[in-house]
Amino acid sequence: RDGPERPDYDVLIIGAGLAGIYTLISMKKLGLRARVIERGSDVGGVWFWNRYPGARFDSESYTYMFTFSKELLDEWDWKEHFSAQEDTLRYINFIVDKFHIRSDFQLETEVKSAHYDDETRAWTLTDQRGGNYTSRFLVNCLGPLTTPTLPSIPGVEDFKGVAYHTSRWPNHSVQFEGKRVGVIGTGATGIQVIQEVAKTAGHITVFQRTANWTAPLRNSIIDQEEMQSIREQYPEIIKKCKSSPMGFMYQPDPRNCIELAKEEREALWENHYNMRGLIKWVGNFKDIFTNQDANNLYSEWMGNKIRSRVNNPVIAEKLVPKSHGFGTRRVPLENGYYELFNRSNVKLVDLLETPIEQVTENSVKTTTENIELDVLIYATGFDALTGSYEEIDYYGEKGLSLKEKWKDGPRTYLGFAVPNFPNMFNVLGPHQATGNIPHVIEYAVEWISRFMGYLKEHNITYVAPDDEGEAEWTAHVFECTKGLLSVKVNSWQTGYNSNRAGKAQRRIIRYFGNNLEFRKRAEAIAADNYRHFIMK
Ligand code: NA7
Repeated sequence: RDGPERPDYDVLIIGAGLAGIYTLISMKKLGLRARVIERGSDVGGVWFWNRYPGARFDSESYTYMFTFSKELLDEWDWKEHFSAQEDTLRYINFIVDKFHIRSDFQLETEVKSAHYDDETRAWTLTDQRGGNYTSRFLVNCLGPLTTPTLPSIPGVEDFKGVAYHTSRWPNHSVQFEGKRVGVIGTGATGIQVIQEVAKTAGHITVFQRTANWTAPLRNSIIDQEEMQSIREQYPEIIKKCKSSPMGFMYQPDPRNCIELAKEEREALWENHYNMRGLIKWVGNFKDIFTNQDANNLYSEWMGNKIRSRVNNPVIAEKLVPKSHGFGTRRVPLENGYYELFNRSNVKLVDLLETPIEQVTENSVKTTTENIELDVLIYATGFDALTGSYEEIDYYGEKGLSLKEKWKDGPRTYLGFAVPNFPNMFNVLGPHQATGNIPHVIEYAVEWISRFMGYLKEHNITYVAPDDEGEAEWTAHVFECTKGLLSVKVNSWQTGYNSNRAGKAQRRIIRYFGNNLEFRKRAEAIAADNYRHFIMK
């Protein structure tokens, strides 16, 4: 069909994060003319935008990376067990240079709309300057946590001091010496930024609404010798990640903690507490995720750890989460977070007791006090998973709008594709497996690339899933939520966002099944001649 209307590209990719980069490498390997469009001024995605002080991995660096290239594994040295944002961004740039793809990115270009043309079977993307780009295929690599949300508090725009959302941090360094700093939000980001800013700030006020469970990170430097030893273990580490449900190198403990003697379960917890990383979460007993009594046991044990680290029992009690059990939200990791509240220049404001009424030009006013600030940091999270799709006007066959189609929640086939949105694939979009993100991306991109190879080989210029496939997959996504404690808790993972109209309610936007189940299903569909995909 490639006649006079031949589009500019075979594949356009939106987003220059890890997903976009690996998609580009894979499409070029297939011999396709591909280009990435990115609104940022450089590559890196989440690691480009989230340059706030203290930003780093919560997963071991040598597990949270690409594994598709042996050369990449051989040539890149990690500096810390949990890589800091600057190093991760350097790693991403290293990949871009190594695969000689820098010229394939079109930066500072924000896609505003994407229209599918029934006649030409091609997509037309329009950017913020009105520029158009056409392509046969479109791969959305928008990222699950892309669209920041400021708190819906009166006066947010009025503050005259220095104010940033953590994911819109400037390129220049921000000074905190002697400053009165306020941080709103105590998720993974808030906890990281608070610890780093506390190193130099004159005074910090932490505005906490929901206390979060957080546990020791235990980061340390990796020297040459240790890196060598880690590299020798790469085959084993990668195998572990690829065979664990969430893609990390830890398997959940198959025992139910509720059936064990107190000493036995607490021995494992104490051991985990002293270890690095997310093992406290992903390597825990399996019943803490499904059995409230089991979860209560662990939450009580973890709560006592917090109490043992905070001198003032009233403050300690505010820091122990009461609204949800451990591990039912994404668990942030910390390094001396609780001890900060023993310092005289760190103040905790419990917004459940004294909510913020207003932000003024130089302060945050709660129901009981007016707290003057020089710097205000919004660590208030994102409109997760679907937010980034809503920023672009997607129109599929016969002008069907994606916003309209997803107004009651996303519906997809495998999370990869959507009926009536032909020649469009999503990497890490709603209803797609998640967990250890680089591994999840590798699988998704490799599945899509294999399919693209098949489409190319068969000269197919139209591909879209059918409604039956969508119905089956959506039913499976909902089925996977059964029995999980986490689906009853408000968090970005359950699509809850108090700052977005209509989103202050839980929605099933992510896939709660695991990676092994996801891959099994995706493989079976591919093996069955891409069941439920219409191809012309
Ligand atoms: P999160 O985890 O969504 O955390 C956002 C935080 O901001 C959380 O503590 C919220 O309290 C708080 N928040 C949001 N809006 C408000 C308002 N209006 N008032 C007061 N407090 C508010 O985002 P993060 O950036 O920390 O982490 C996102 C993910 O990035 C993380 O899970 C990792 O996967 C990496 P709430 O809990 O809603 O009461």
